[in-house]
Order: sequence, then C-alpha cells, then structure tokens
Amino acid sequence: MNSYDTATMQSPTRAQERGLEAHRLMLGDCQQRCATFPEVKSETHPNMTNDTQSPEMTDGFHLVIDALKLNDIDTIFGLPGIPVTDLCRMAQAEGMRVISFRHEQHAGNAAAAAGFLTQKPGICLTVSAPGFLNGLTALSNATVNCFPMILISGSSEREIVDLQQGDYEEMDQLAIAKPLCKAAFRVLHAEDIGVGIARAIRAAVSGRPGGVYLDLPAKLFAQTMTAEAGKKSLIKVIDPAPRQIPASDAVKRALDLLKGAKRPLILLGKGAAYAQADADIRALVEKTGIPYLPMSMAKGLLPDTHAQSAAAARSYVLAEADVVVLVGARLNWLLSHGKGKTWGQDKGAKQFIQIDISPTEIDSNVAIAAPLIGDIGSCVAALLAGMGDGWTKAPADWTGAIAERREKNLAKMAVTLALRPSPMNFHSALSVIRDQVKARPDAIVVNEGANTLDFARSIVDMYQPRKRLDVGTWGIMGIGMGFAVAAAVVTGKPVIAIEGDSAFGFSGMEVETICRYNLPICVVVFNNNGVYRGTDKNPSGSKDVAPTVFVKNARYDKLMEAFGGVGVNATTADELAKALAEAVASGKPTLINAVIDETAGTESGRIASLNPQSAVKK
Ligand code: ADP
Ligand code: TZD
Repeated sequence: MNSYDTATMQSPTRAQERGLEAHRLMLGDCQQRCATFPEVKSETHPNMTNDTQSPEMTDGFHLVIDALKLNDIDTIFGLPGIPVTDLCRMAQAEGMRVISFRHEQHAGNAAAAAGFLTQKPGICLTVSAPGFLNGLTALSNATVNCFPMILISGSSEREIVDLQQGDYEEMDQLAIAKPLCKAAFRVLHAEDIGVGIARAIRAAVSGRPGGVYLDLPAKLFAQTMTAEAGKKSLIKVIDPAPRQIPASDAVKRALDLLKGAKRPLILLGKGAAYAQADADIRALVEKTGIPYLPMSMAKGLLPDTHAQSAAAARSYVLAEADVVVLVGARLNWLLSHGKGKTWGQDKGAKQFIQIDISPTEIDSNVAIAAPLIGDIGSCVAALLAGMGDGWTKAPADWTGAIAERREKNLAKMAVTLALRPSPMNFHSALSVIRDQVKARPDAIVVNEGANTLDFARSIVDMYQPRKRLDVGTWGIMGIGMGFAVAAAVVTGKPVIAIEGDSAFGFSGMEVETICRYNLPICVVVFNNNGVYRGTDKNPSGSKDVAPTVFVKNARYDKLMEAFGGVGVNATTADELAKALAEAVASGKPTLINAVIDETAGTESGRIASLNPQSAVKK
C-alpha cells in the first residue's frame, strides 16, 4: 500500500532508516488506533467500511487530492518526504501538476505567485517541522502581500506532540503558523478533509486574500472510508471570493470629493492588479483624465507608456496632488505612510479616497476622507456608473504641468540609457531588457535585488497587467526562482528574472528545478561582485573579506550549464541583448551572467535612509 517503503527499501541510509521506522510506527500506530477509537474505526463509524461488503474504498491521500481537484486546483508546488511523498506521487497519478522544488521556501513562493496571478490559492506542500518552517517564510510573505496561498504540511502525531514525547520531526506546527497567516486549520479525520480544504480555500481568497495553513497529521492520510461516503464529504466551494459591493453613500462621498479636486491623482497598487478589473480601471483613468502612478506590481495595468502615466514625474505629483485615489494600495512605508516631505507636507493637507476590501486598512496612517470598501471591480464599476457621461476631466493646467516634467525626465533618461559604458552599468544592461520586454510584452518579469530592483522598476516598462512580480511589501530577497517557476508554470509565457547577484543566491539552487521542468525562464544575474556593490573592504586588516562582498568575477552561468540549461557570460550590452533575445525566442532555461561595474551600485539602493547610523564616531 505504501510505495514509499518499497521505493526506498533497497539500500536505505541511516537517516532513511530512521524516517522509515518513524513512518512504520505511524502506520502501525494508526492501525492500532483505528481498532481502538470509534471515530476512525471502520466497523462503527457511519462513513467507514464494513469489510464483508467490500465496497470501493478511498483514503486520506485521495480525499485531499479529490478535494483540491473538485475546486479546480490543478497544481501543487512542494517538496516530498515523510509523510507526504505518496501524496505527491498520487496527485501526479491523478493528473495534477506536481512541481518539486529543492527548498520549501521557493515552493511556497511559487504558490504565492500562482495565487496572485490566478486568484486561486496556490498550494505548497511540505513535510513536517523543518519543511514546514522552510515554507513558513513564504506563507508569511504571501499574507503580508495579500496573495492567496495554502501551505499544507504533514505533521507528527498529536498525542506525542502535545505531550512533547519526541516524535520524528515533532513540532506544534498549527500554533506556530497561526500568528503568521490569515487562518490555520488542522484536520484529524478523513471525513473532515472536504471541510478543511473548503475552509482553507475560502479563507485564502475571500475578503483580503492571504496565506492559510492546513495541518495534516501523518495518520490522516492512511485513514479509510468508503469511496461513496468520501465523495459526499467533499465540498465544492461556491463563490469563494464573493463580490463586495460598496455602499451607495460611500460612492457618492468619493465622487463629491473627486469632483472638487484641482490636482487629482490615482495610485494603483498590486491589489488593483490582483482584482483583474483591468478594463474598468483603465476606463476610470481615461474617463477622468486623471494622472496615475502605478506601484511596482501594478505596472502594466495600463501600459507604462500611457500618456496619463505620471511615473516619470513621481515626486512632483505626490507632493502637489490635492485629492489622491488609492486603488488597492496601502499607505505603508512604500508610500512614506502618506505624509511628510514626499507628500508635500508644507503644501497643505491631502485628501484621500481609498478603495480597499479591508475596512480596517482605512485610517491606518493618515485620515481617509472617503473610504470605499468593497472589491475593486465593484468599487470602480460603481464610480464609473456614478460619474455618468458628463464627468469633467482633470484640469489641463495640472495635467499639462505633469506632462512637461515627464517629457523632460524621459528625455534625460533616454540619454543615459543610450550610453554603452564598459563594463556595463545598471542602466545600460537594463536598457537592453527594456527593449526585449517591449518586443515581448507578454513576457513576465520577476525582479529582486537592491539597485537591480530600483533601477529595473523605473527603467523596464510594462505593457500588460500582472506581468511584473517582485519583492513586494517586505522587500524580501529570495522570491526570484520560486516566482519565476510559478509564472512559467501558470502562464506558459516567457519569464525574465532580473536578479541582483545577492538576491539570486537566496534561491539559486532552483535553476535545477527550472531545467528539470524545462521552463521558459531566462535568469539575468546582475553580477557586481556583492550585496549592493563589490567594493567594500574589511577595515580591520584581517584576512576575511568585507561582509557585503562575494567571490569576484563569479560565473553564475556555469550553474545553469551544470543542469543542462544555457549559460552565457555577457560583458557588453550587445552580448546581453543577443543572449536574452535567443533565450526568449527559444524558451530554453537560460542564465545570463551580466557583468556589471562593481562600483555601480549604491548602499541599499534607494532606501539607504532606512539604514540606522551609528551614533558613535570611531
Ligand atoms: P502595493 O504594495 O502595490 O502598494 P499593497 O499590497 O500595499 O499594494 O495593497 C494592496 C491592497 O489591496 C491591500 O490593502 C488589500 O486589502 C487590497 N486588495 C487586495 N485585493 C483586493 C480586491 N480584490 N479588492 C479590493 N481590495 C483589494
Ligand atoms: N534578507 C532577506 C530575506 N531580505 C532582504 N531584503 C535582505 C536580506 C537585505 N537585502 C536587501 O534589502 S537587498 C539585498 C539584501 C541582502 C541584496 C542586494 O544586493 P544584490 O543587488 O546583489 O541582490 P544590487 O543590485 O547589487 O544592489
């Protein structure tokens, strides 16, 4: 019955033996308990079998798979091991796509990105304790970013965990997950698997999306019940993310405020990208003629080349605007908390209209004059309906002043982008990627690093919604390969991962995963020999190098070659352009080691001011 046993019994290592023993104990224990406790006892439980009739049977493994499939979830990102190895195998046998990673954090990041791209919760499957903890960073990051995902982890026996008797990979995972995600559930009985998965799906995608933890103890998987009862126990979730219609007085309040605005601004956040209300959002922007700013993952909701984009005049519009419409964007650190110099504190108070699905987001940092609570699709549709046909466009003196600044800044930037210094700097390398994305606007860009992130965000224009995935709300490194794998798996489109050399290191081993599944991913490593830069010196004179520098002139391209992908060392913009175009056209896993001037970066990119300064002069 358990193919893990037979598959690994030939020559088990000591660790495997320990694991197998634990597994055997679990199974034995399960059988014993089945005989003892009525809730899992086949003879007495109404859903369980009676051997004499030999009806078709199912078990916990199959119920988990059936419950996911019933809810149109077709992909699992995970990493096998006790007690979920057979779950991976069986899911694959049942037609699900199972993408196995080298580290759970990247499987979790893939699940999160899949959730963001599809509005269906991405599934990450891990083993207990350490595997669970490895996945937890991604679960927590997904929750912070409002991405729907479900981390499903196998766990040890409750009886042993709760008495802290030292089980194989013992940990009270549910308790640990709870504060780090939106909801956490545990299923103890096979007949509750349907409810558990339904609750997890609803919790992940309804209201403000987020991460959900589902704890499945090992012995659940082997519990049996009749196939018929099993089928009946599953739940097809109806309307998992119900529309939330804004109140009409809230819509009127928002429109009244917007009507009187002299210098209005629309700010689009990744909530707007997630909502998939692309046509209405574009209609809102174009009908009102209001200039807009996209947050990084909202880039492409309207093409970055749109005449109303104020991205190239960002500081000006943030400081000068009088009424700001926030669409799925929080006034957190990325927006200087809605106050201070960035927001032109000396120019009088701003008034905000905030569209968000979460009522408690309102007034989180500054007073919000017109909250509009609901899903973005419904809210934007209500605004459009309320505006009717005769809505007056944003004042021309405001839009004209922005256009003037934008053109000036874009012209200045064009000169910088045309330069071809040797070695490459961030601008020359990114100008090449910018051209490639323009040629293939359906490609998905994944982006992490410090300078590599900041420059790419402003230089690489996006043309279509949900084509840019990045470090998000935490500014977290390590999302690169997980996000790239998910983007390729979910969309089948080419993926260009623009990676700082430090950032890449967090998930670099997943190039093997990329090669194994032959995914159309081109990783471009901006190799400037270190975190931020490669120039720091150890001031102590000891033989260690400085904490921010790496091995000089490393060849990350060889890493991809090691697994059969294409590796290219690019020292000029032309070489980079050629390699990138070939990678995108061929769809072959490719890693381009883009050699960047090691002096080119700045400390922490554009957020250097967040570094605490020592008060002591030494
Ligand atoms: P950004 O980082 O791009 O500024 P944030 O992650 O800070 O964006 O904000 C996203 C916001 O969008 C969150 O406050 C979240 O509650 C909200 N949100 C997510 N999905 C929806 C939706 N479908 N409708 C309304 N609001 C949403
Ligand atoms: N660890 C994690 C998980 N997230 C982080 N954000 C950091 C550490 C700190 N950090 C940054 O904020 S950016 C960065 C680190 C380590 C890497 C910057 O170096 P890079 O990019 O090589 O990736 P640039 O382009 O050379 O600056």
